[in-house]
Amino acid sequence: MTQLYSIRMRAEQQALHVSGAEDIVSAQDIQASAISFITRALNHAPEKIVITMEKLDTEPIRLPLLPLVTCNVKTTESAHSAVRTLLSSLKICDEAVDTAFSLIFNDRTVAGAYLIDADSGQTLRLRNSKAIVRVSRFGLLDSIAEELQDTLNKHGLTHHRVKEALTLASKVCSSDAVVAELCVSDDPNYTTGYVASKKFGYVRLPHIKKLGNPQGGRVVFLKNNASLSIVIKFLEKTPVLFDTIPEMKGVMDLDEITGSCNS
Ligand code: WAQ
Ligand code: MG
Repeated sequence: MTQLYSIRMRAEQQALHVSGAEDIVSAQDIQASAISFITRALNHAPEKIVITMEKLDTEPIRLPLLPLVTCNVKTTESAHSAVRTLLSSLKICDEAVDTAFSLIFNDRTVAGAYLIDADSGQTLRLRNSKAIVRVSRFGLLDSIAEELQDTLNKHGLTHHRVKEALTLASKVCSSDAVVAELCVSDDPNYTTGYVASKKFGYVRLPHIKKLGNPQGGRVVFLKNNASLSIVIKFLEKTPVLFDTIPEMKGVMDLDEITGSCNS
C-alpha cells in the first residue's frame, strides 16, 4: 500500500476556531495539501495555525458518498419545518429534535458535534459533560476529487464547504449507529444547512438561519442501542476514503424527497 497520511488544519483567533480542513493524502501530496491549507487559514487572519500530519496505521475503508439534493425552501420557517419533517420521517422523536435546535441555536459554539439519542431525546454524556465528537480522518480518493468538484460546480455548488460537508456527513451516516445528522454552519454569512441520513441522503436546506446569525453547530442522532465509545472511536479515528461520485438531483420539493424514499 502507498503510505497515507491524515492531514488536518485548524486556525484560531482569540482562542476561537476560525478555519479548519482535513484530508487523507499520500506522502507525495502532503506538501501541496499543507500549502493549500495554510493559504486557506491565512484568509482568516488567524493568530494561530495548527497543522497535524499523521501516518495512518490502517488502510482507509472505501465508501460511497451520499446522494445530494437541495430542498426547495424559501424561508427560515419552512426550512425548520422541513428539518422536522425529515427527522420525524426517520423516527427521531420530537424531544430529540427540540433538543437539537436548542443546542445549535444558542450563543455557545463548540468545535464538534453533539450526540443525541434519537429515541429518548437525551443528550449523551461522557464524564459528566455533554459528549462532543470531532469527526476526523476522512478524505476523497485522488481520482474523484476533481470530478466531484466539477459535478458540484455544474449544480452551482462551488463553495468548498459543500464538498467538505458532504464528505463529513457521508462518514457520519455510514455508521450503523447513526440515524441522521443535522448541521447549521456557524458562519454568519452562510445560511444553508443540511440533514443527512442513509435514507434521504445529503439534503441541503437553504435559509436554515437568517443572514448575519453567528449561531450554528452539528448534532448526530444515534440509535438507542448504540455504543457511545464505539461510535466516537469510529467517527474520530477510523480512516475513510470516498471513492464514488454520488447522484446529484438538483432542487426538489420536500414531499418529492420524502416521497421518493417511502417505498
Ligand atoms: N466534526 C464535528 N463537528 C464539527 C466539525 C467536525 N470535524 N467541524 C465543525 N463542526 C461543528 C462545529 O460545532 C461548528 O460550529 C459546526 O459544526 C459548523 O461548522 O451543502 O460550514 O464549518 O451548502 O461552520 C454545510 C452546508 C456547511 C454546506 C457546514 O459548517 C452546503 C459548515 P462549519
Ligand atoms: Mg466555521
